Amino acid sequence: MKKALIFGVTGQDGSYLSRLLLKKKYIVHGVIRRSSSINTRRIDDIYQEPFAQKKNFILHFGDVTDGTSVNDLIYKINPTEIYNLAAQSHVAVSFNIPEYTTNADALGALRILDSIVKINPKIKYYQAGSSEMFGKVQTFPQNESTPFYPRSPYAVSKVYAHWITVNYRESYNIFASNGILFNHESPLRGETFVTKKIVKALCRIKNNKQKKLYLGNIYAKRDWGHAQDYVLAMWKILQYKKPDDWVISTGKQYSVKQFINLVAKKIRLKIFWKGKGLNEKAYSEKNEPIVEIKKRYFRPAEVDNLKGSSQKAKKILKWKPSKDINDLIHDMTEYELNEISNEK
Ligand code: NAP
Ligand code: G4F
Repeated sequence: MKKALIFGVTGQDGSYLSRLLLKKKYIVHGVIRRSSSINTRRIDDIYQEPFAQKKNFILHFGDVTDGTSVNDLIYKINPTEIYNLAAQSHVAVSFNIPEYTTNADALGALRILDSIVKINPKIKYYQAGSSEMFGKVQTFPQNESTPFYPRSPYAVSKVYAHWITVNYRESYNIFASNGILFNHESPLRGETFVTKKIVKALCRIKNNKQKKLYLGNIYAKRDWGHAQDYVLAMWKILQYKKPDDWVISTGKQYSVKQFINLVAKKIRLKIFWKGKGLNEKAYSEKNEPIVEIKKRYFRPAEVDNLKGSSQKAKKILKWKPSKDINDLIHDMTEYELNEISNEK
């Protein structure tokens, strides 16, 4: 029976990946951080699933900034596969807490890799890399050969984690792979990422629960996929016969503004745009401004334009996304509208 150890189990991807692996009959060990408020919201309902029990979904306290806990967990569990999803994953916040972000996102990967080499070099390792590493993009679309040009402390840390994974693979002959995943979203996405922020706010505005949504740069373009598809890619990456680096993306790109328009259309909220720059606003049918631009949501350095090419994963791993942007918006709006109706 395969044993997986997931660092970052309480996050969006950790939740979907746990469900996937449990369905595949893995024993799943997840690492949670001590927190003064409950941080297991995304995984609590896993125990209600027919495929999950206390004995095959096991949680442990730990932290990737604490080498002793990382080493201890890997030694005690001795898993078949480790998925390192743990990160301070908010790009804007990484400008506020660059040192912590580097400790968790860069050195966290090093701590796990080093424990693998010392404890059991047969353990397979997945590193959660990011399209943010391409940053100020050098080729279009971006694939495994595109040079990195990171634009935030978060992205610089992920570049370190990428290369230390390659270095440990080449130096110690371990099975360590990098996924370079483009943005992926879901109903479980963190509330301060732009898609969730937009979907939640527009659904609440539609139901008279909120008046306005404030955003930053609405002209940034992203390649948005569905987290459920992307965790399948993570698993496939570790099942391939050799360790390698893989771009995972949809190959389609939308601006934040286009995303707003698609969500508004989906929930039948009529909006129209007027103005330019910081004065650009979206208005409701009643001519009330409902989306406004605020300088505080702009980043010191922006990533303007991401679009991936995952031809390699398609050809070799036989992975391709099953859900497009409309399916994603369907899932996210359904979830949010349901949350609102439960409030009533
Ligand atoms: P997320 O929702 O922010 O989840 C991050 C997880 O890491 C949470 O479980 C968090 O715990 C945990 N964590 C944070 N700091 C930690 C620490 N010091 N020690 C142990 N655990 C820690 O992120 P996600 O969207 O699921 O993404 C998963 C991974 O993929 C991240 O590494 C992210 O950077 C990367 N990634 C994400 C995307 C995307 O579009 N979603 C794209 C490319 C790469 P708490 O719940 O306690 O905060
Ligand atoms: O949703 P975002 O915060 O995601 P971002 O920065 O692309 O990062 C996410 O995807 C990466 C993969 O490429 C992951 F590695 C990373 O962990 C994270 O999951 O912002 C998307 C875009 C940005 O250009 C941002 O400037 O939306 C723009 N934006 C405009 N207004 C906003 C806002 N972003 C946020 N979070 N909040 C705003 O109000």
